[in-house]
This record gives sequence, structure tokens and C-alpha cells, in this order.
Amino acid sequence: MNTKINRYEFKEIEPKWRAVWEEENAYQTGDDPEKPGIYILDFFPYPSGEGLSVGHLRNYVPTDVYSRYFRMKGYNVLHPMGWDAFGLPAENYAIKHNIHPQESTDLFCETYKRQMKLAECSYDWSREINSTDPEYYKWTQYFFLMLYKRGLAYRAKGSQWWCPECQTILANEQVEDGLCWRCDAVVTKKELEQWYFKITEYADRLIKDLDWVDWPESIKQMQRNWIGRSEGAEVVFQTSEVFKTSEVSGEIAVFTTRPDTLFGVTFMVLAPEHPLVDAITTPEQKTAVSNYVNQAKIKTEIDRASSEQEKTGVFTGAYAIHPLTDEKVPIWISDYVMMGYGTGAVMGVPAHDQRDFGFAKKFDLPIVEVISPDGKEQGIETCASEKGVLLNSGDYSGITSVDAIAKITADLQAKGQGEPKVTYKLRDWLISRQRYWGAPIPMVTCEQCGTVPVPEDQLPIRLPDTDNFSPMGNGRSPLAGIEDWVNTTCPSCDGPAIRETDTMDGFACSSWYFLRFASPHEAERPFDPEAVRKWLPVDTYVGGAEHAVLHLLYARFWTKVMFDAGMIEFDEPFNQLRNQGMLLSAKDGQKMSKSKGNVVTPDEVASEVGTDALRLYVLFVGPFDHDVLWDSTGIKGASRFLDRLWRLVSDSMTPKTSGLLPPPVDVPDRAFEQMRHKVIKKVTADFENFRFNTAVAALMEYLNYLSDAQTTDIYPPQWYEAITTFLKLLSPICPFIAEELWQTVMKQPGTIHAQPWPEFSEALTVDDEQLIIIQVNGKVRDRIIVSAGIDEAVLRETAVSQPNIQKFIDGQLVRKVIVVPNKLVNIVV
Ligand code: ANZ
Ligand code: ZN
Repeated sequence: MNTKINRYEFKEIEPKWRAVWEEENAYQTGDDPEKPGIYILDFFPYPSGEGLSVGHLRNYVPTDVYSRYFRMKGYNVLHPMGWDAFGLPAENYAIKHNIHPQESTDLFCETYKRQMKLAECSYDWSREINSTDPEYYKWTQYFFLMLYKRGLAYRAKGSQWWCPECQTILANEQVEDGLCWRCDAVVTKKELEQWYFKITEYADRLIKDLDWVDWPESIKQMQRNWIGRSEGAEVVFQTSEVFKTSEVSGEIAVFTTRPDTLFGVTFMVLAPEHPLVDAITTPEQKTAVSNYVNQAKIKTEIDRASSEQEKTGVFTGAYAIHPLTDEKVPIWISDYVMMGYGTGAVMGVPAHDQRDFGFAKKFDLPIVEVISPDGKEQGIETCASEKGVLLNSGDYSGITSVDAIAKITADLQAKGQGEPKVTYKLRDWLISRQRYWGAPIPMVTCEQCGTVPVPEDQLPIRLPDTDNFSPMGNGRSPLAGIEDWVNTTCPSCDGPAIRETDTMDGFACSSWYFLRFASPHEAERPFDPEAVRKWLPVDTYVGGAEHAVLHLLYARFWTKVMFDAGMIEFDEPFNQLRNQGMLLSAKDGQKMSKSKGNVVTPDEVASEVGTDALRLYVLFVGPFDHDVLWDSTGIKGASRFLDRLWRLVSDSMTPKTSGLLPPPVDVPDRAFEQMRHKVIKKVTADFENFRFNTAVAALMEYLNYLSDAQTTDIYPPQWYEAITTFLKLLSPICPFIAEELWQTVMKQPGTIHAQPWPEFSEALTVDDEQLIIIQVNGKVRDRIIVSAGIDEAVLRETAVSQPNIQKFIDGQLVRKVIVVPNKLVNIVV
């Protein structure tokens, strides 16, 4: 007796294949010299205590499908995974639960790995790396030294963002709307001596090379805006004689993008922190000015920059001299001018600059129109910031803004009162963190020699073991409290020296990890140049858009530095970038997080419906790059699809009436074959273009089509080819059911995952003919191929006159012929 299983029994089938693939090392990186290589990489995950939610799988499952697809296409595929595991969450968790951060980190990594394996992501685990491994951070320190030697790492004192919760300094990129990116605490400013990387030196190249990488335009634009390149001029204003002393030059430089508006200047504004403020303020204004400066200190930069806020400010009592008209211009102080941008001073042109306009209105300062569309006076109701033709501008009146910008800049330059200038919003990357759980900065300070780099052969500088990794509370790293670690000898004079006690920003670790995967066990060098030449740059890089101006900018910077140092032969690390959309909880439309209690874990879904259905649904839930809701009821549809597929394939192997397989009919069924080619074409193009949801939809339709074709006992000749094609197309998405049906049910030799990807013929994908089913009294008796646009009357005739059909009509009276266009003809006798 044949006991037929009517559904896909994932509970037995999935563990079985899991074990086989593990045993066979199925996901080992290919090294066949005949094959081309492709490097498909996910963003370096930061394992948190929450583990993975199904949302993370919107990153990992698509890249996995993509990797499996390329393996079948005959590529050597590098698809590795590792852990960006230094950083605050592990440390905070460790402090709270009183365990060592290494322990909590290991725990989190283990959970992530288990869940990724549960989802059967085909990573080559033999290449796993971990940024907290001394064998890894040794090289992070090595790159720090490389930057230092190239003059790209320096120490400076400055007022920087400080998170009072995390008790550490943060880089500008890590402050969003005045809040800490990790804990959402309101950040303040703190004055500390810090290490910086000179990313600003690469600003132009970081903008320029965005032009040719295949990245989403939105990410490119975010990077361009963040770098914020502005072309303009520096204009130097003299102050009146009175203020020139031996310390003060009496000059105030401003940065402007609009030198053409110079004749419209009616005041100047300095940032409250501007170094000249004290010197130029007149005795009568001293009190007012110092009150204002103190107030400004407590405001956040966001509030200061906001155009909504009513302008505030105070007059210094001093005047500057207009470089072209020699008129006296009052000098004010206002917090809408930032010390960190340009020169920290602006020339006020209220007629044509929005913020200056608000300021002039508030303090009743004159507004002089100097630009209009046609050079004629229009009157200034609101600020007019467009370029145009100059008026009220002496000899320059009547020329265009564009010409005036060049001419005025040149004339100022000739007088020594200005020059062309490019300014960036980008600041140097601040990398010191006053925390324990990071890579120590490999520098020491010696009384004799000053700041000395640790020689490379003494790396790694290991994190000392301690039980006390809580912040000191005084703005210093916990490492500062470990005296026998701090005290060391100077590598250059052997005298007493002390170590740098801050650790590196975790983004340093992730700025080069993609190189490490090429030769993860290399002991003598950060990477084997030969392996890097073979695999890099990364072909396809996939992760969340939230890293637009963080990791994705930093990694580009390091890559360019390594290129300049001659270590690598490319200067962009990621050729193609794709960002997945977020998966929001259907409960509340919010991003999944433990604190909101709306997390759906892969574990719960997989235990209920299996990994294949989970993967299928993750892809089908919406377009790859869209934010979509996780609707748990939809997952049932994925299960049903797999059950139907199971029945379709196993039924074709167990004929209903006899032990024999149904005999193929002789006529090659073109329409049936055409369908197969069309589906191959569609799924192939969809995979290549990250349209996984429509690939799934195409397979669902194809399953319907095949099920319809199967309702009779007449199997078309290409039936088995159709179902093996189906399984191959599905195998990157649902690796388990495809393998089971392929090997066990269809008794095909070898794993389906090593089969060549199905090919299609372009000609066969064009709809020129179609398959028509012919029924007699509702029973299928034949199929014919007709041209696609066939006339209905002709189709009727053709159907009735088929010899096969004539047999069934058998001389009876044809009472009715029903035509369902493009599908079937039913002959009623
Ligand atoms: C005069 C002027 C006239 C300006 C005009 C604009 C329009 P972006 O494009 O963002 O680079 N500015 C310069 N330094 C500043 C600072 N430290 N804080 C606040 N504002 C500052 O902006 C450049 C413009 O921002 C500069 O050009 C300057 O105002 C202002 F019709 O100068 B402009
Ligand atoms: Zn924080």
C-alpha cells in the first residue's frame, strides 16, 4: 500500500538536510580557477542582546538567495559573516548583569549565528571573524598607525558632543537631532583632548567618486549633503583702528557663497564663541555681550541652526569697514552663526539671505536690495535668495550674479582682501571613546618624547582584563584606572610613559572588515594582497540605509587611504549597494524592538511553519527596498504554497491509475514549453535585480499553471522538465523542499543546489502561439497549438476538426461550441 504524504513535512525534512549540508561543508567558498568570482556581503552586524527578528532576515535572506543563485550560475561565491562586536550595548549589558563584556558579546554572537543557521543562510562559517578578537583588532590598531604615519590621525583639544548616559564623546555622525544615536539621551558639549581621523582631507574624492558607484541615489545624496561642499569666497573685513593690538590683527574673515551680494552687506555677525568677540566689544557693551555669550552656551546646535527660532543677538559696539565701499558696518553677535563652519563669522546680507533677513527685521537693520531678476529695483518684501542681475552695486551693477561672483572675488584678491574658497560641512572623524569595550588606541605619551606610536611588532595592545569596566564618571575611560596597564615604557627612549586610555570608535573596526574576509586567518598581515585582488572590491553590498553617513562614509575613506598607501588596487570598497526596507510590526506599524514588545523572531515562525516557508514569506512580504508590515496571517499562504508544490510533484511520481508513469503524448507542446522559458526568464531577471517578491509571485503563478495542466491524466512531454525547472528556480528561496523533492521524490542524482541554473531561449519567451485545451462534454480530450491572435470562428472549426476530437464526437450532433479565449474550447454533443 502506498501511503502518500499530502504535505511538506518540514519537521522531518529540514533537520535532515541541515545535517547533510553541514557535514558536506556545502557553503564553503568556491575556489575553482575556471569559474568567475563574486563577493556578496551583508553589513557587519552588531550583535545585540535582543537577537534577530524576522526584520533582520529582510537583509540576510535576499543576499542568501542571491548567493545561491550565483553558485548555480557557475560562480565561486564569497558570502561570509562576522561580528562587529565592540561597543556600548555589550558593555552596558555586561555592567547591568555583572558579567564581562567578552562573555555577553560571545553570547550575543552565538545567538545571531544560531538564528542565521536556522534561516539556512549559506555563509561560509570557516571565514567567521569577530572584531573583538585580538587577532582582528591587532590590525585595526595597525591601520590606526598607518593613518597616523600618513598624517591622517591627530590629537586635538576641542569641545565635542558628550553623551551623559553613555559617558563618552561621540562623533558628529553619531548625534541625530541632538540625541545620542545609541541611547537617545540629549547630548551636551565637553572639552576633552581627543583623537581624530582627517576624513576632511578626502572630502572632494568622497564626493566625486559617488558619481560612478552603483548605489541608491538617496544614499549618495545623503553623503553629498553630509560632506556639504560649498564653493564661494573668503572675504576679509578690516575693523576700525581701535581694535588692532599686538594680539588682534583687526581683521575679520567671513565665508560666503555669494560674493555677488557684497554691496548688500549692512552688518556683520560673529558666532558667540568667535575668538575676536572679547577684543572688539566696546566697554559699554561688555555686560550685554558676556550675558549673551553665556546664554548661547547652553543652547543646542540644532536649536541654533533652526530657521524657525526667533533671532537673538547683541551689538558689540564695534564696526568693520566694507572692503569695497569703505562704509562702516556694525558688528553683532548671534548664535545663528556657528563657530564650527566657515570662519565663524558672516557678512549680513538681509535682502538675500533668509537668516540675515530675520535678524535685520528683529533689530531694525537696513535692508539693501542688490540682486533682482532684471537688475531693476523690485522692493524687498521677503528675502530673495535667487541669483540674478546686480543693482546698487557701484561699477558691478548690471552684470549677472555668476559673472559678479568671479569678478568681485578676483578684485578682492587683488587687494589682499579675499580669495576663492571651498568649505565643507564635514568635520574630522572623532574616534576616541572613553569606554572599556573597544580596541585600545596604540599610542603612548612619554615625558621625553611626547606622543609616540606603539611599534607595529608590539601589536596587539590587548585590552587588559578587569572587573571594573564601568565608566569612571569623570570623563575618563575605565582603562585609566588600571595602573599597571597604563604605566609602560616609551618605545623610543625606554623611559616611563603612559598609554592612551581611550578606545577606538567601533566604526574603525568596520572600516576594513570586508578586506579581512578575503583571507580571514592571515597572521602576518591584515590581509593577503593576492586574495584581496581576487575578491575585492565587494560586488554586492546589502544592509540598512541608516548607515548612510556613518559606516558607508568611513569605509570609503579608509579604502581610499589604503589605496593611496599602495596596499590595494581600488579606491571604492563597494561597487553595488542595495538597501532593504524595514519590516514593521503589523501590531503598531513600528520598527520591531524588544522594548515595544512587538518583535517576531525567526525562531517562533520557523518552529511553526519551517524555514522554507519563513524564507519564502520574508521575500514575498513586499518589494525588497520598501518598508512593509509583517502580517503573521500571510505566512499561512507560504505554507499552503509549499504543500501544493509537494502534492504536485509527488503526485506526478505516483500515477493515479497504474504503476506506470503517464505516457508522453507525441506532439511537442509549444505553449507549455513556452511557459517554462518565460518563468525562467522572469525569475532570473528578478533575482538579478533584487525583485524577490515578484520572483516568488511568478513561481506561484507557475505552480497554478502546472496544477491546472495536471488535472488530467495526459501529461505533456515536457512535464518532468517543467517540474525540475520549477524546483531549480525555487531552490535558492526554499532550499529544503527543493532538495527533498529533487533527490528523494524525483530520485535525481546529486544535490539540486549544485545544478546549473536553467537557461531559457529568448525566442520561446515571445507569445506567438498558445495552447488551447479541447474538451468534449467538459472532459479534456486534446490540446492544440494555435497562433495567438486566432479568430474565434477559425478556432471553433480547428477544434472540432481535430482527428482525436472527431473520435470522441463519433458522428453525434454538435450542439454547442463554447470558447474561453486563450484557454479552451468545449464541444457539447
Ligand atoms: C552672504 C550671503 C548672502 C550668504 C546671500 C548667503 C546668501 P552653505 O551654502 O551652507 O555653505 N554662513 C557662513 N558661515 C556661517 C556660519 N559659520 N554659521 C552660519 N552661517 C554661515 O552656506 C553658506 C552661507 O552661510 C554663507 O554665504 C553665509 O551667508 C552663511 F545672499 O554670505 B552667505
Ligand atoms: Zn548615549
